[in-house]
Amino acid sequence: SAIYLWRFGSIKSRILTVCQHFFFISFRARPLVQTFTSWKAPIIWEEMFDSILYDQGHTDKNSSVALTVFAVGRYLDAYLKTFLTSAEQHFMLGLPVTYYVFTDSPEKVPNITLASRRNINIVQVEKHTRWQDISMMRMRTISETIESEIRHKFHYVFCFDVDQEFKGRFGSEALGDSVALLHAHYYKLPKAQFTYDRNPKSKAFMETGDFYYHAAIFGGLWQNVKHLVDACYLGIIEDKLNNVEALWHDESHLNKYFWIHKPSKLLSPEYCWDQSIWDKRDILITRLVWAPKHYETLRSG
Ligand code: 2GW
Ligand code: MN
Repeated sequence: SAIYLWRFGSIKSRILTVCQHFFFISFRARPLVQTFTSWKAPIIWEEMFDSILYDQGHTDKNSSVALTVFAVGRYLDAYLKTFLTSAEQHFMLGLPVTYYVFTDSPEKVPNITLASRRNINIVQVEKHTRWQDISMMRMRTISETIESEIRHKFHYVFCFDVDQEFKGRFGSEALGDSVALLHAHYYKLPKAQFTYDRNPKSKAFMETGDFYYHAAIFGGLWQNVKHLVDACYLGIIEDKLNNVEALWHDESHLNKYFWIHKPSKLLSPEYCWDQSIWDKRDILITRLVWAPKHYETLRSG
């Protein structure tokens, strides 16, 4: 990771980043939430960073971002338009962004007006019959797309669930070498309640971990995301050969991966909030929220 920083950053922007971290960590650290992991990765909360400095740093570095999102079957009509239009209002504004939309019906992708230096690529994928496979097989498709396209054009890749809506700035402060998201339901709970896969027969099996990460958002430099999706996909395939399936599918494998390969940056649940959670005291801003689920209609048939 030090090597990537060296390649992408000017000396000025590196010094700026260090000063910025020092200032905000020393004087502005929030009292009630955890702002660093035991391995010293920052956990990004509102008021801990200066968005202008981050944006300037990434503009200087010419950072570019690919966003992957899957809208297969009924999830296209249900969620994609809101996801994309809200991303245009809040996601990495000012940086070049390309959306990679994976769907089984490309002709149904809504026509969205995009700001300059922002593009959309629609990629057709098959519709797996089991929804668990729709979710898990994303790992393989993302890997293939990084290999064939993203690696040649972008520094960063961020992978999103589609059933969510941007509500506030989701900016360059979220970019990092390897980025994981704290799950809104678990960030305050004791580890014993984390829903890791507990079946020793699964490759996702783990007894303990650091945090419970939410697979709805992960990202980083493409090299690291490639490594992540390949590892998760391998685990998923090996489980299939052994006739087991991890408790929370790809999310279980993601949690196993981030236990072994610590992320360099964590996003607080401000970056993916469930509005039905009652205790909002730590949440100073909602940058992205879960869209309402309609399980009966979406998961049947
Ligand atoms: C998924 C479940 C049940 C029925 C349909 C689908 C489905 C998902 C679908 O029909 N079409 C589709 O495109 N998807 C994609 O998979 C879509 O991008 C969606 O956001 C993603 C994950 O499915 P989702 O959002 O219903 O799962 P959640 O919100 O319960 O997500 C967590 O757990 C999942 C594993 O069970 C994943 O790890 C996900 O990343 C987690 O956020
Ligand atoms: Mn979801």
